[in-house]
Amino acid sequence: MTTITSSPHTTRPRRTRSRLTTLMMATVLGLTSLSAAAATEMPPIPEVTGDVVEGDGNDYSLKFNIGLTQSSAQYRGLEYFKKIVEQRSDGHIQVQTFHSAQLGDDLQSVSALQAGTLEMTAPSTSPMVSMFPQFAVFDLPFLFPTPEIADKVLDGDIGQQMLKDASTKGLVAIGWAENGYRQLTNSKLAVTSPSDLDGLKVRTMQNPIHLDIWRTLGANPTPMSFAELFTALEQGVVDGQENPWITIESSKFNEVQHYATETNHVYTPFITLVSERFWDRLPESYQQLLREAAKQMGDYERQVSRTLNDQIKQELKDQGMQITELTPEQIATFQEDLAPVYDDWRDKIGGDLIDRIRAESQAQ
Ligand code: KDG
Repeated sequence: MTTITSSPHTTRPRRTRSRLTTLMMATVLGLTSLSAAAATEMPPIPEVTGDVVEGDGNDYSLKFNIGLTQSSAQYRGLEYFKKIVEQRSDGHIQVQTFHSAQLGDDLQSVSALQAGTLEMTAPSTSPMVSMFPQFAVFDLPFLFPTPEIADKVLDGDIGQQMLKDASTKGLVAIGWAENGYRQLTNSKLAVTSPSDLDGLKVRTMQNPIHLDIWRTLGANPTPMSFAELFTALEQGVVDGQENPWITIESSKFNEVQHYATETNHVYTPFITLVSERFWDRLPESYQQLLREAAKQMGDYERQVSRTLNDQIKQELKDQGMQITELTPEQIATFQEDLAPVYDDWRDKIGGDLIDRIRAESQAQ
């Protein structure tokens, strides 16, 4: 019997080395694909355009808090906003950015702006419908068939008038950004028609139309703050939820939800808000700077959200999520079943506003 030398360089170690190498390579490969999947390639943050703005010689610091995570398109937008404001104020305005509801969820952040304890936030319009009923138009199902129509409405007379109307109650509304088209996910079954939703416990935003939508489809909806959603899904308090693909991935909902259905049932915007108490302390030149920065942030954030939408859907599939893409006939079934929601809310929201937005679709 040949004695096996203990030399690391003899065969056994090599064989061991090769198995070890294979193992390590597999691990590295696994990790890279994981890290590649985890760290979605975000479009680069643009250079700052525009001159340095003269202020009043005072320094200002502002805290900007959002509910979504650090790997969301929204937070990417905030990083661009910070870059613009700090550069164009020549450092006289310092921006601290917070994510994952570190300083409170949407409604808590809005209250903090009104109290003057927080300077900026950008909630979804949906939780704010009790404060600004006209925002409910964004919660009507299938009203914005394409992102281009959403842009025409947000950047057009309708959206700009809404910003003016929402600049009250201690708030100053200075811009729009994009949460996006919402998709249904759940842990129970592949949903292809409303009949599959029977009794499914679906979390919705704190919004009466979203509750109406899922009740009308036969599900059992529960309103809940976004900050509590992951734990509620993980513990099975609710079976499902609905959010854009980028939020599903950036909030890791796919780790606790196996099924998804591409419903695109509602388009949700973010509205950029400033505390009136802070706003009134700023010189006009800096107020104008924040408006310009909010516009550039919103445009860039929409670009990020749209650039990544399909890529992230594919990544979620690669990570094992079972995604159902509905046929036009199946989507039509959802649209038909949700027609009563328009009857319920037309008068409350204002038929004229709904018709003007529909006209934008026809004009397209
Ligand atoms: O802060 C995150 C929110 O804006 C939240 O509304 C996101 O779409 C959302 C949801 O489902 O709550």
